Parts: sequence; C-alpha cells; structure tokens
Amino acid sequence: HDLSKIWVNSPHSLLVYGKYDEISLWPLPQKFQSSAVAFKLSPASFQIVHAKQSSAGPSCGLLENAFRRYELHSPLFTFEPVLCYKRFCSLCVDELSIDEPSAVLKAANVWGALRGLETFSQLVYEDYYGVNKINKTDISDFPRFAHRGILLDSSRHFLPLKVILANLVTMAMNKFNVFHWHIVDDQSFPYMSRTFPELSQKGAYHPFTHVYTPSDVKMVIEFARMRGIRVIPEFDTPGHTESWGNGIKDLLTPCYSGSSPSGTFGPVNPILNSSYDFMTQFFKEISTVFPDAYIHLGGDEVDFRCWESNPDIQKFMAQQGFGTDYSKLESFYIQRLLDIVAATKKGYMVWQEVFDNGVKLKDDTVVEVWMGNKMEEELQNVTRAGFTTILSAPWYLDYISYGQDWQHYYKVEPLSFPGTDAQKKLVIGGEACLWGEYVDATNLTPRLWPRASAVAERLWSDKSVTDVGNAYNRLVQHRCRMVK
Ligand code: CP6
Repeated sequence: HDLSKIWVNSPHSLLVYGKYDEISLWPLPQKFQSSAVAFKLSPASFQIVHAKQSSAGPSCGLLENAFRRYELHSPLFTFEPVLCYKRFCSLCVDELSIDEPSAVLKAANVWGALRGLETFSQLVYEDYYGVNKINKTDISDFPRFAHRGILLDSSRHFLPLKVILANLVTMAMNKFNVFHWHIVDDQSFPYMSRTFPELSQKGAYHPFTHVYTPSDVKMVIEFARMRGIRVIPEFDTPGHTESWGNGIKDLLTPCYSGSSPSGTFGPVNPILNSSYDFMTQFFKEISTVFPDAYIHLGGDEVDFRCWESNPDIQKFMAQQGFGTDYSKLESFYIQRLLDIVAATKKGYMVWQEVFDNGVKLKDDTVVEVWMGNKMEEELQNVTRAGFTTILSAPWYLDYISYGQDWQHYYKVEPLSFPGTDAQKKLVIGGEACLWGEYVDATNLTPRLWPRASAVAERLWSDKSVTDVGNAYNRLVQHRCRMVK
C-alpha cells in the first residue's frame, strides 16, 4: 500500500505532566498538604492575573513575561490563579493555595512569585480520561539555601547561546538561582571584550562564530533574570589563562628551559606593573557588563613550575623575601587583584586555594570549596575564619561513573561538618559543576539532567527530605517533565 497519511498525535498541553493524580513536585516544598478534592481545568480561559491587593501590577515586566510563559504552555486551564505580590513579609515564606474559585499565590517578592508559578505548573496532571486537573492543595515554601548554582564551562568547548539558554530553562524548573559562568580558561577565550577585542580575536576557537558578543552576554543575563537566575561570571587568574596570552603581549610569564626562554608560557606574570594595569581596565569593563554584585576570580590550581624556571621571577622572589615559597608570590598577585576588583565596588568569589594560601580577603568574600579530600576540614576552617562558603566538592557532575550516581549527590548533607551554629550559617549553598573537557552542545543536557536535579532538591528542600525511594519516583516524572 502507498503511504498516504501521517497521523500526528500531539499532546494537549506542554505543561500537563503527571498522569492519574500522581504528584511529582521537584524539589519538594517545605510544607505541603494536598487533598483528594480535584478541580477540573477546562480549555477556555485560563489566566494568571495580579491580585487587587498586589503591590506589583502590569508594569512589572518580569512578572508579565512569566505569566505569559506559563499561560502559553498551558492553554487548557480555565482555572484562575491570583497572584498576590506583597512587598514585605517578615519570614519570607511564600504560599500557594489551590482552591475554588481560584488559586492564590502569595509571594514576598518577584523571585518567590516565579518559584510559585513553577510549583503551580508542576501540580497539574492529566486524569484517566485525559482531563486536566489540579487538586486542592496548600503549600508554604522557601529555600533551605540561598545560593543554588550550576557551573558551565564555555572554554574547553564553546557552548552555543541556544544551549546556555536551554540550560537556564531547566535550571528554573529545578529552582536553581545562580548560573556560574566559567566563561574563559586555558583552551579558549570566547568572551568578546570591548576594551580588549584581541582577547577573543586571538583567543577564541573562532573569532566570529565561537564568541559571545556583548549582545549575546546581555541576552544570557536578561533571559536568566526573567527566570530568577543570577549570572556570576568567572574570569579565573593567574592560572588557567593560556588563551589570554594570545591577545595580550607580556601578560603571561615566559617559561625557561635552562638559561633561555622555552617559548611556552605560564600563569599571569605577577612581577610586571603592566599585568595589573591590564587587570584594572579589564575588570572595570566586566564590572559594568555583568550586573550581579559578585564576580568569581578563580585563583585555583596555579602551577608554580614556570615561575620557578624564570630568572626575573627568581630575582623578584629574592627582593621580596619570599624565599622559594611560590605560594607567597601567588598571594602577592591575588592580593593586588582583589584590591583592583574591590575598587569596582563588586564582591568576589574565589576557589578555596586563595583562602588556603592565607591571602587577606574582604569580609564579604565567598569561598568556594571544591576539593573532595578533606572537604569537612576545609569547611570547618573557612567558616571558622568567618567567611561565607559555597560547596561544590561533592557535586562534580562532569565526573561520570556507572549506575545511578544521582543518589550520591542526593545523599550529601552540606552541614555535616563539625562546627558551631554560627559556622553552619555561613554555608549559603552549593553548586553543581559541569566542567567542559568532555562536554559540548551534543551531550551537555543529558549529562547534566536529571543528575543536577538531585543537587537542586538537596539545596532547596528541608534537611529531613532524604528518602531515596520517594525521590526516585518523583525524579522519574520530573525527568519526563524536563524532556517534554
Ligand atoms: N578547570 C578549572 C577545571 C577544574 C578546576 N578549575 C577541575 C579540577 C579538578 C577536577 C575537575 C575540574 N577543569 N579552571 C578546579 C576548580 Cl576533578
């Protein structure tokens, strides 16, 4: 027979996920009460509107945008949730109550309202007859940790804009709120700088196609903001900077073999004033391009061999009385860099080595603990010194192994280290890191999700939410929701 037709069976609605009243919220809210009473959502006039008493209105572009997004994806609702936006709430617990004749979402601020809309959308399911329903439900919710991040690395492999935006969408579905953009590294420099265009012209994998233009960067920041996600860029120095050297003459240390330069280069040259002049101009630009209050300055894995080989550096070490302790030279560099960045009025984040090397840090510095060995000791030390801390050591998602490794990520308790309550309060959250050595646009999404969802629930839900079996059942459905 000839093939004469193709029957396309398309789903009614993108946002109808669960089947037969299985509820699969992810991450689990702090307080949740649902009843068997179900309301039907028929296909006419679903609307999300501002409540009369709301302090936000149609002039709030961020919420208007979110309303349209959630409505667009759910054309079958007649249900009318009312968004009540209150400017102040002492405890900042947001509430969602679903009842007749309309659902009400009370949020302390726009970010809470966005999270509540996501929760609402996850509650809609299709019953046995294909009818869209939502049960009578009461939810109070708030995140356990304030900093819930994902690190992506766009240097080892260039990540097209589309991939980054798609990742921001899945982040919002998991209530992540920080995109840590490890934008440049040894391998390539895709950030297009207005002040130093040679950096990407000579340091990117391709000067036109594998770069983030100023408008690309703006797009990422705005797309993220619309979903309640901060963008913290990382410009890692003095190590991990090989690609910077292509565009900026004399920025990197020439390595020596014996008494002559070998032609290879090491970390940023810390003994030249020109290096600091460059950093001053460069970070002045970065501080205006990225609106977040924080910049990540890296400072990890500085290889001392090149510095050791260079006679000018040796001479400088002697003059400064550093002996042969190159971590003192590293601290010397970082100290000056921190002062440069502090002058731009930004806060900074650094990898743990910067703290370990005894660099004097501003009080509001955030230290990121990434080394898996002695993680608890490090958390103890950093918080004892009074610094705010982010944990990423247990969540290196680029490291892959056989089986369901999400369970390992899920079982981590970030506050299990010995310390006082005051110390534990300093741990403000964590990050799932997907380093890019073996990751590009072709495998990023399936490598990251739903494994990062395990981290999302650990950082959002109550400490007592630890049942792996229960999590498994919800995660299966949550994955399905993300795929759709
Ligand atoms: N790149 C940069 C990396 C890593 C770090 N910094 C890294 C180190 C060890 C592991 C995974 C990633 N690839 N710039 C360390 C923070 Cl196991």
